[in-house]
Amino acid sequence: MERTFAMVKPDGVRRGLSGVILDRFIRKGYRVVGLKQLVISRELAEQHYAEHRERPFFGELVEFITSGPVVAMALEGEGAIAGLRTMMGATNPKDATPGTIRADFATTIGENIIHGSANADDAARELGLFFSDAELLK
Ligand code: 3AN
Repeated sequence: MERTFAMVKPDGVRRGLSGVILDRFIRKGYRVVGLKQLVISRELAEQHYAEHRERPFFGELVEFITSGPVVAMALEGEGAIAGLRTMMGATNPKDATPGTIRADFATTIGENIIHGSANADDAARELGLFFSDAELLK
């Protein structure tokens, strides 16, 4: 069993899509072990996106992710880390395969509606940034 972290970004929350996205994960068979809507602080955004600090779009990324509420999710299931990435689709919605979340709900790379942990190390780190142990189901 794996646990992974996913987040509906402010564009998705503003557009009222948190529910349909969560529904896809539930239908797939993942168990929702943590769920909350919050506005990310600048500090948390910079920690979350630390690997992108040197990228030219870092400032834009932090501005965007702190621009409104996000919905943070902790999901559990067999192969959940890679499985969720497959359901999200390519980073650039223009390249994403139809049927994936980014292909179906987004048009631009800067506002690509969802984040999901890329690997086991990121999943553990990101779950720890967004959820305390007490907030997660056993
Ligand atoms: P993913 O979210 O698919 O793991 P990353 O980790 O390469 O993709 O990028 C993190 C976030 O940074 C993306 N979700 C996207 O919103 C943003 N991003 C990536 N590349 C660009 C870019 N060239 N211009 C603007 N934003 C970008």
